[in-house]
Amino acid sequence: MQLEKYKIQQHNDDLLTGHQRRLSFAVSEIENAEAIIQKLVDFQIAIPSWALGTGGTRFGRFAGGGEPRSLEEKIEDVGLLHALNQASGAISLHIPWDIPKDAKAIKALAAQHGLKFDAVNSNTFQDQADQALSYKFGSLQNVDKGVRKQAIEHNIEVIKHGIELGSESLTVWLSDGSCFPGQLNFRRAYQNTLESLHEIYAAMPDNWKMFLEYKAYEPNFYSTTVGDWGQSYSYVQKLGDRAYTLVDLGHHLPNANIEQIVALLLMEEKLGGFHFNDSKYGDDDLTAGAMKPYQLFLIFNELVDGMDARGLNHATDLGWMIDASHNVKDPLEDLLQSVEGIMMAYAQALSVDRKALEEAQAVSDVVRCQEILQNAFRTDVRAIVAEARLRAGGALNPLGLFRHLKVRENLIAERGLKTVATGL
Ligand code: RM4
Ligand code: MN
Ligand code: MN
Repeated sequence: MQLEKYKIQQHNDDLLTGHQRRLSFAVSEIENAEAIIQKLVDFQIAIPSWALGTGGTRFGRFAGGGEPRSLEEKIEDVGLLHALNQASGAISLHIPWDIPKDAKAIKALAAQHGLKFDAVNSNTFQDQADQALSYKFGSLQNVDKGVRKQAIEHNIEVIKHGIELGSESLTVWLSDGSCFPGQLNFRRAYQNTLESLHEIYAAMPDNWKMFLEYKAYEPNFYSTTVGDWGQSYSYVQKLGDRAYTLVDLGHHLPNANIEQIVALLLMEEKLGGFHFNDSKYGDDDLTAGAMKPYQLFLIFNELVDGMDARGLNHATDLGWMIDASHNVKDPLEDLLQSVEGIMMAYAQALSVDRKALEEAQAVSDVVRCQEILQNAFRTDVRAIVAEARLRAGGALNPLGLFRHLKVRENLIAERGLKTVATGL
């Protein structure tokens, strides 16, 4: 389905008067509104190729209809999102769920939609039909050298696909670990993993980065070999300058102080990328900002503060991606909501009065510190976010337009009701 520019234009014209009223109020409330809008225009959040179909749980999956049946259709879906919000300008592929058979054609199609290829993701947490050896007892950590070799070669294959598409980073998430005490020698598992990662790192082109994602538990329930940020940090520090830790918001033990983790990783120059989602209990992969918007704001507050302290470019120096997908929402609507939630948290963090906060911190005025942060969080930035979208050529109300144009109904008519996208 194509989303013609004039339809977006018409939608924006209809909403313009109300938008301008809200915008002028927001601008009067927020001192640096203009600078924030500019930063928002530049900020892009990659969409993972596996989030475009309805996610399942281990109990079942309820496909929603009109799901993309191929990589081409996934790119079209991300193209639709990007046309609506002008903030989803990249796609992140999971190999082998989405192997680009004709890289040139795929790249050209993506370019038509204004999309780039973000990090490529390897998958050694599932066995594939044509695979010689099993990952049942881990991949890069495996006691069997043959299994490790197979997993290393898979990662190198993924890098090759990425090079063809113009990606510049590899995300490694391992489900490696153990389910029962005694099953694994922790030190050996670590050493095997490190050695394997070294080989993968060495196969990356010089301009590439490696992101090593950690996760506390699941699918292994006793130990995970890259289980937390400290463990990831310990690997990436040994691997080299272009190896970084990746933070997935859902991968911590309950109540972890993620904003502090982010602040310190940034300070240590080892924060590479982000997977946004939200959760109540574990790796729930719910819509970003749906459950704990204040936490998301606090995380962005540290990101902005830490990136500015090092003079980083917010839009390009870290990898930003959504990693969420679930059972009960239209995946495209869900992604529009996630992007909006992220943009709002970012805008609020940009509006924090940093000078005042520093002054209040310097005299340990705890009450004032809280006031400053909560004032930013409680300021309505929706019109500012909408204005950034408008200036970039997107829709004032992407979700409203998505429904008004009956995008899902159109996709079902095009693709059928019983389509199932590759992914989890
Ligand atoms: C994992 C992790 C990875 C993602 C897979 C599908 O829990 O978040 O980033 O690639 O799920
Ligand atoms: Mn993730
Ligand atoms: Mn996850």
